[in-house]
Amino acid sequence: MRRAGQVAAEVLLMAGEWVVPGVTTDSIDAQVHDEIVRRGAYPSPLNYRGYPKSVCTSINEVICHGIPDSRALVDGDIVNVDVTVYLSGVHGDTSVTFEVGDVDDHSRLLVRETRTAMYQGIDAVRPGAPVSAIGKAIESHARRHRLGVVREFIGHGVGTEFHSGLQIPHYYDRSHNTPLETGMTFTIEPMLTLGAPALYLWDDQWTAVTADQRRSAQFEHTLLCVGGGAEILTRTPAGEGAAETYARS
Ligand code: EYF
Ligand code: CO
Repeated sequence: MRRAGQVAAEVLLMAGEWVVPGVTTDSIDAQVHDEIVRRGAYPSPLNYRGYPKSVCTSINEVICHGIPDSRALVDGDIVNVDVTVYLSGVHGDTSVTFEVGDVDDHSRLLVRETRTAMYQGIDAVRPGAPVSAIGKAIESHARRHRLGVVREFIGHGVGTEFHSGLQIPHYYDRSHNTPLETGMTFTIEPMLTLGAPALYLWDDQWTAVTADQRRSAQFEHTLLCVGGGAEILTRTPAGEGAAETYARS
């Protein structure tokens, strides 16, 4: 799991360099695919439940599962790149929302506070704490910044399966009272919105977008629950949050 997480993080870090105005999400998909395969891994999303590409690229009002296509990124966009790799029988899953060139103040706040909300959730991980402690921390941070929390898509157990049975809501739900245990591996991947978190799916049945067309951002890490809290398995080799803070014009 550490090696799979490392590969996913390395490829995501590279993707941050390809996110510039004029680049199509199809070309990001092709490069992500090549870099994953070059490392002896397989892009987990490809053909997963029929998904047609190797990566998800979700732009502006797209909440998640955006399918790469011929649309070129433009100055002012925000784009989430969600990379999952399958290596030696296990998956590593991570995503970052990148800013493309010069982004408006509201979007910058959305991106910054979504990243912080993810870390608040990670900080809530400790053996014995209920799963609901994660969503409680994330939702309370989002509320403080008047951001919406998407409820339809949640964090998940990850390991030999891309999505195992464990569910990690990003909102508070006291019925999710399963205690976290050392050795558990799962993602935390909050999707926060500038407006209401209500969504619908495009006709492609994959792309989830905000109903009010306002922007959404997402960050994701794969975690291992350990004695002291959470070990981040998808941390980049360059150190704390290198991919997450990466933005260029
Ligand atoms: C409506 C899929 C998409 N599911 C989850 C399949 O965990 C993920 N990212 O962090 C994740 C990535 C992908 C994914 C890529 C494709 N799918 C299944 C069901 C519904 C759906 O979209
Ligand atoms: Co995930």
